[in-house]
Amino acid sequence: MFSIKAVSQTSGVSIETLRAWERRYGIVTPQRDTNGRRSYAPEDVIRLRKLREATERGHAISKLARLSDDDIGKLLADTPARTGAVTTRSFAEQMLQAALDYRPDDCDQALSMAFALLPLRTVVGEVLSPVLHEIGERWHAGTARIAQEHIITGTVRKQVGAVIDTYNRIASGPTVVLATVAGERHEMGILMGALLASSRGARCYYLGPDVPAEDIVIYTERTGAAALALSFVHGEAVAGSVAELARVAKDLPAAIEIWAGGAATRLFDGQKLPERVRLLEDFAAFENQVDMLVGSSGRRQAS
Ligand code: B12
Repeated sequence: MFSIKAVSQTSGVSIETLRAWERRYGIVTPQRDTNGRRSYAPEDVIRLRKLREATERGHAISKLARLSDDDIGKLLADTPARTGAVTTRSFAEQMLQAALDYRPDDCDQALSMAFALLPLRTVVGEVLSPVLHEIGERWHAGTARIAQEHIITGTVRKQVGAVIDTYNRIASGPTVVLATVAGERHEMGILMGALLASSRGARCYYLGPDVPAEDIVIYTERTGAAALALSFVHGEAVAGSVAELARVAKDLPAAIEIWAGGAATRLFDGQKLPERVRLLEDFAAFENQVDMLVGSSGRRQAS
């Protein structure tokens, strides 16, 4: 049985809408637990999910409420889905609007729904990246307050951290440490990297932003990592960042791979990079690298 919060998160129907639909149309009839709280069956979640999809495709809830689950299924099969872009954009828009209106719970719920309903790669590329860019740009331009920016980054840190933890619990692959070097405070890109790598079987330890070279080396070695992924976004600090990267490359044991990604790596041309550093152009190249690492570790374990 599910609580109203869990039903809302997995069906994508907000708690307010769910209550209104129950009151007005009796679309599902939850049981009550011993404390009088609503308690829903798995079939209710499936029905609510279908109802949400059908309303998103333009059908009125007053009419849908009278239909059986099978009939709603047929209706969905007959009505073309709106494009993925519309749906994914709406999650990003909901998060942004909730932050701008100081509604942190709604921001949290929009992201939970995105995680529940969309593939992880889509959440990163089409929900998180645009919303983080947008709120960050507004903050830089002075049209959003720090508190509004923090609603989004706080929500992202919390939920992405929880998903990484969940994957880590079942991970059997090699360890990857993820961080940014001293002077680089932009951390959302590498956090997205940690999420993607953990979903591909690597155990991911997200160390955080702005970490001195010595600490990165100690942490990566002590955790027994097979690879270290670093992110570079702050283009104006490239010379300092490359010097930090060189320090890490000099002291980290040779068996540990070093990967570097992020927008500022495009400015690395002409900088003297340590040979062992592998530059990764985008998340697709990064995922490829993670797959190779996880694959080679699997082969070693099998032989
Ligand atoms: C939010 C933000 C901040 C926040 C960061 C908060 C945090 N906790 O991370 C704070 C307030 C700290 C900040 C500070 C500064 N910022 Co700022 N910031 C941004 C902003 C608006 C969004 C960054 C973000 O989170 N994006 C979302 C993530 C998901 O995307 P991303 O970081 O771009 O990463 C993408 C790629 O780079 C890549 N990627 C990133 N990491 C990795 C790693 C790997 C392995 C791979 C494969 C790929 C990859 O994939 C990601 C998805 O596409 C950008 C503008 C923008 N539109 O990007 C400016 C921006 C990056 N900042 C900028 C500047 C100038 C600064 C400051 C110097 C401002 C100041 N005067 O103080 C300081 C510098 C701080 C420092 N020392 O690092 C400039 C950089 C300009 C340049 N030429 O480099 C930008 C571009 C703004 C601008 N338009 O001028 N900033």
